[in-house]
Amino acid sequence: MVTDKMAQALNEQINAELYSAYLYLAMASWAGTQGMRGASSWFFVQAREEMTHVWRFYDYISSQGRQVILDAVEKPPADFETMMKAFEETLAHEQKVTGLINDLVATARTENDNATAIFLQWYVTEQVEEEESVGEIIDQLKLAGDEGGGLLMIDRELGTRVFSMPADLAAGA
Ligand code: OFO
Repeated sequence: MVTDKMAQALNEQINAELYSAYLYLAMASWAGTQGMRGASSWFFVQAREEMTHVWRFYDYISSQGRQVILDAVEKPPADFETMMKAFEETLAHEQKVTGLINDLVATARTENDNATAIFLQWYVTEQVEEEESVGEIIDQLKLAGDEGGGLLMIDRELGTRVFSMPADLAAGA
């Protein structure tokens, strides 16, 4: 069973993951209103993935005999100005989340909680992948341009991303 301190930290991360889903839902809708259907779809897939991050923490906290305590979720912005700015904000947000995951790992170590440290490794790997994929999109926007034909080409590419439910979560659904 996790300590009180660890349980509280894990619960706080659920709030951060819910905010991530909120932020990407806001970006998805904003991108849709800009005519960027591919980007809108990409952010929507991203929001759905964030919900799987919530469920993973939910399942783990529950498996430890702890209650999931939900808190109010901060309101996300509604206007992201340009596609480049939206993806830069996405990268900055993911870097912040990486810091939060690292803090959780540090807490697991100080609490001598090996099980939680192992559980968190999935998120450590996931954050590397997320930062890398968003960084690649920013590089493409820099190369092809944040407007006109270049942007439309990237938008089409972004629209090919599909959501797939992780098998372990689908099995528990
Ligand atoms: Fe974007 O990885 Fe969760 O928050």
